[in-house]
Amino acid sequence: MTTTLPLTLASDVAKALEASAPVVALESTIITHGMPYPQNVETARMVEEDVRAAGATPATIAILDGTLHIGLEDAQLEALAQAKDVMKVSRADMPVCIAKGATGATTVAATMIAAHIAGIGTFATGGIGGVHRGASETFDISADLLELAQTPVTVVAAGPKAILDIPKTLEVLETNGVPVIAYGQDELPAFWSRGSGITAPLRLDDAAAIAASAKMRAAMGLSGGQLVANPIPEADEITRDVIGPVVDTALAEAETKGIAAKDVTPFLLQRIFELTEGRSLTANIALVRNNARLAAQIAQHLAKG
Ligand code: PSU
Ligand code: MN
Repeated sequence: MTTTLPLTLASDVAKALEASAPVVALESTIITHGMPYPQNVETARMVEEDVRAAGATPATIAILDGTLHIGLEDAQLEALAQAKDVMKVSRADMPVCIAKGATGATTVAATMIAAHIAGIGTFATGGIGGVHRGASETFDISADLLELAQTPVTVVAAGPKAILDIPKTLEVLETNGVPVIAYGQDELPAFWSRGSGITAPLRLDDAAAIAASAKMRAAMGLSGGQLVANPIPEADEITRDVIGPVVDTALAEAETKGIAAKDVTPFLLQRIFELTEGRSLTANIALVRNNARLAAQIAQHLAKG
């Protein structure tokens, strides 16, 4: 018997794809491992609404009991947001999770794979994984970077998280031929902050130009996606001088406690949330919503063919 992928498309997503209407993929690790309950599910709902209000159909992606879901019903979203022990699924884990019938939240890498399978070319998230500080010792480099190199999806994020080694992250992306496009400014944004002190390799100022670049990649037969770095709205940003020392404290704690591999990013986000008394979460919510709106515009231009 041949193996087929258990795949369920939400009805509105199926309809939109059928009509070649704009669809924006959304990830689920940010729900299960990136934010506390109930803000995680509230944010997921708001982000879906933001995509709809901006003229596209949202498709939140997750693996539920071994089925890959493209678009979740509200009850499924709620259950996932409350569930304990959900797998954090990247490229390496995805087939194992599905084959054994488990439930898993998709990272940026796994969400890109799922989006591509479904025929969705645009994806909004908070921040991507990257090269961790101390990577020369730990070799901790997120699979998100290599996914961007091979899977043709435009990912809208607020830049690499400030917990990472940003210059090394840019080097790995450049080596792998991934365009890193700052939206509307020269400087690469760094998640909670609009600035990183580093000039982005590329800059584009409108959604149409970003979509045109994706189409040109396809026309040239180049594999891989694009990373759009969309700065957090000014009103919500935590400037570098404020978040920098907090990040350093959280990183030092992670090291003392021996936190490693997949646990590093969730641990740091949770500690930074505690150390900023929730301000990092407020910023995180604002930046994801902002990314969802831009992604919806890009999806509309991509849908124009
Ligand atoms: N963006 C957020 N919060 C998150 C993430 C992104 O605002 O929790 C998740 C994404 O799923 C991303 C993952 O793929 O963090 C990176 O994990 P790692 O560093 O272990 O590759
Ligand atoms: Mn890692």
